[in-house]
Amino acid sequence: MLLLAFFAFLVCFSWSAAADGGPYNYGMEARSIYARNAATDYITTGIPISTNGTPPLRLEIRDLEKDNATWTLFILALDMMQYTNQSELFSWYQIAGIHGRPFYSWDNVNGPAEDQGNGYCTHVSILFPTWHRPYLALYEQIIYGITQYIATLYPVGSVRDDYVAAANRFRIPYWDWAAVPSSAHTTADSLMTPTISVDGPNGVQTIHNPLFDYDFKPLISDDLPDAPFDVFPRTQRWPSNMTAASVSRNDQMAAALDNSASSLRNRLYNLFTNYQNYTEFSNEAFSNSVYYDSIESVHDFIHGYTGNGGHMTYIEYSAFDPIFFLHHAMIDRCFALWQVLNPDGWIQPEPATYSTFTTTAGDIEDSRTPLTPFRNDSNGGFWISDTSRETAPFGYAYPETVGGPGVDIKSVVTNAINNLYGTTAPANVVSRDQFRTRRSTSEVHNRALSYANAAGLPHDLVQNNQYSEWIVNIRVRKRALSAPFFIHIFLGVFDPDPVTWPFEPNLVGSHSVFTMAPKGMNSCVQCNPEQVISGTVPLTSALLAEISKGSLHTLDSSQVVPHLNQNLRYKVAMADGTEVGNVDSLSINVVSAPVQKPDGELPIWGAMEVQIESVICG
Ligand SMILES: [Cu+2]
Repeated sequence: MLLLAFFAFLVCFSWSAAADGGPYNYGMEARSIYARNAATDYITTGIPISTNGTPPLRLEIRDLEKDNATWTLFILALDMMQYTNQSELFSWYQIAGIHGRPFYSWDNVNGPAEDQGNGYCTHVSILFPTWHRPYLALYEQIIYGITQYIATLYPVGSVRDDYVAAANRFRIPYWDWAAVPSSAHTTADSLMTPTISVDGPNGVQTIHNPLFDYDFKPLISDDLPDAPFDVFPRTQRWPSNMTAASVSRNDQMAAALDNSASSLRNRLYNLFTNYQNYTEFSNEAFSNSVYYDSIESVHDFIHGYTGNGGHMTYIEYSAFDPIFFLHHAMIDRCFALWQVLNPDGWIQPEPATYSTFTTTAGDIEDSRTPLTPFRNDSNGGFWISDTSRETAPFGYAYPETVGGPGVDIKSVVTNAINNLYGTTAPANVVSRDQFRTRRSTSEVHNRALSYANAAGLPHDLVQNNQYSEWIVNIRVRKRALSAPFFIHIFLGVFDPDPVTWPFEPNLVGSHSVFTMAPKGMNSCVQCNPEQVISGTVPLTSALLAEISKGSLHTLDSSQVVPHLNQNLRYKVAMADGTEVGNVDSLSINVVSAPVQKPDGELPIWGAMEVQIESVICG
């Protein structure tokens, strides 16, 4: 007995002595007890809603953090998942592994043998938004189950009652990388600290922060065979080098995201206001139309900018980084907001661009295609897009979509989009009086506002009740290079050193091309190497900054086109900072459109017109 206590002390000691903290010490075998009792059949049920029928909300991570008890349970549940044996179906390794590597079947859900060199996730596909919905629901259901268990470990009485109530209202948080942030940076601080203090059932302890990274336990190089992931012992963001000794550089990530925050906000605002067709909105396949952007392309930007060579940069490695699920909850929320505005927008059948673990490229996908491996009954049935169209069956809602008696949900969503993503948008900035009344609330907000508040803007930007929006359209083969890459758009001078580009003051925005690593690319024999994807970089905010500096006087093409021809340039770089000269298939043009902004409504877009056929490489 004494020996056992001594051993426990030693184990504890080595955990707490680790520089980045260890797991939470429950003072008992909480992990193995939970693992023994965890469900053995993995039907994605969603979370049952309690009596009054209103689903609990998925909150922004900084809002969830204000709810101490729920936040504590969330951190402890992630900690338990991450310290669960990697062979368990509900372990971090297995749940993350559904998305991409190690390309193993999950819960024995199999497809054609030739497709098993892929994960289950769907990209460049009409199923991109809907496949990730049950995926997140499964993740949420597992964490919810763990929070229920941990709540019962608190002392009986009012303390336990509080935690049980907190566990019942728990839903996974999202990370809003587009809104003007409520903290100093676009990135929540809680994602960037290696350790975190939690007041668990066995008292306050400083543990490894499960939102910071995932430490492979152990790293299995054969499962993650592309360099450098075969040597990284833990997930990396902006890796400091390509060896096992690499450390994440979250400060660089945060600075780069802050520099692009207003560009990303404008992209999202444009997407909500100018994209009404589901096929265009849902995925980044270039469709020969004027609608170059998509929720998937915006999503790719975050993958590229959070990873920058680390796990998030590559499709098949990304889900191991805990930031992945926060990011995808945000994407699911954007999808839900868009659905409120476009209730009739839905899936039209299309052939799959790429293979997944259970689908062969070229197979027709439609709203009844099984979203594998997410079972929804015990008879072998799976969730399909039609059953995943609403969030209610999964037992959650977002603050803007929850509705209620007498609530006009469309106007709630419209107001939220205007307030969260529209305050720095050109549509609201061109009206100077309205602009002047705004007050900045953070560093990032300051930067966005400084675009236009220096010298004030002329009154005549709005004529006949409309102004001109300017957009850079980018299209390129997804596999033009053998790895993910960035296309950066600059207006004005910039440092020739590629590592500075994400931080350049004259960077207007970036397009991030999110692909697999070479081994995964090569294993997909049916995939179309010619597939072209597209995205946008909004230009109007940068033009307004030029106007406020006096180097441009109007948004009319007579002045803007010569100004852009002289000052607009692009550059291509790999995540490691290597510059790339010519990229075959890359095409970058500039379009403009007349836009109206009725008070309290969303902007109304007119027809796009090509203004510059081909932007010059800088
Ligand atoms: Cu993703």
